[in-house]
Amino acid sequence: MDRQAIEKTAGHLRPLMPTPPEIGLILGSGLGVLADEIEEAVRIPYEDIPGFPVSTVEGHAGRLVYGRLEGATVVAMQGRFHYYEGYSLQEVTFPVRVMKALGVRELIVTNAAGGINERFQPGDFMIISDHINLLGTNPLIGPNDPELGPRFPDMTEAYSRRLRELAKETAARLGVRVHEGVYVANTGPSYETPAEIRMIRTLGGDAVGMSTVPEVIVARHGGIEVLGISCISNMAAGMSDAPLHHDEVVETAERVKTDFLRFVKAIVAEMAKS
Ligand code: 6GU
Repeated sequence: MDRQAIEKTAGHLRPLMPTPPEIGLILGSGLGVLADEIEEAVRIPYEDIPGFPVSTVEGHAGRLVYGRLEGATVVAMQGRFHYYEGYSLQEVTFPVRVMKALGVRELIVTNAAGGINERFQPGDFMIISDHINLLGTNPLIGPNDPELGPRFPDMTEAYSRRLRELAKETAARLGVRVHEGVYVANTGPSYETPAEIRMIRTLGGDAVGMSTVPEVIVARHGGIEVLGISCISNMAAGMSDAPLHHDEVVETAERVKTDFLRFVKAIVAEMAKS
């Protein structure tokens, strides 16, 4: 990844951000409402950011929102870039590089995911404990710039134990139903077959989606501490009689919106204290 491109984009954004953002947020399908809660907001459409790709999928506003949330200075991606849209993983993860250059030290990554664990139900949240990368590629492939991070970054604690504990305590305090589990990334855009879901369950997956893993790999490469939260929007293929449809993903996100907002805002409030 080319440091000059990152610095060019960060240099464009810095004058728009009176104080450097400490916490980054990546908001998944139907979960972008959280960015509407940001105060003293500076909203920057991706198309106005030099070096940024442009978002294409419905339900994604496609802008960066900078401002204050629960006592923290944050920058949120309202809509993300997906590999299935045709972007390279370097493009998908470019905003994480920019966040790091702007000062972000902690990243909250959210997504809508299909439930694989039999104990899950649509509308539940899952704190991501770990991931399995089934994308068949990695955003760090290519020359490594040691200024950005190590050639062979450790992934032992990709998802911060400290932030996971903080999130679990917050969920308990708020009475929000959460699980902890392993997120599996597939490329999409087709959903999995029932046989693939059985395979992923055997492999140790609890939820499956089409995002998050590339951003987390790049965040960890850059030394950013990561918290991942999945919204279980539907059960995965073969687990119910219903065929899978993106509308259900968006509908569930809509239904759990208030809890999602309460939950993530309370986590940010705790992170701002520590
Ligand atoms: Cl079932 N699979 C994948 N790959 N992504 C999803 C999903 C399922 N449900 C929501 N997102």
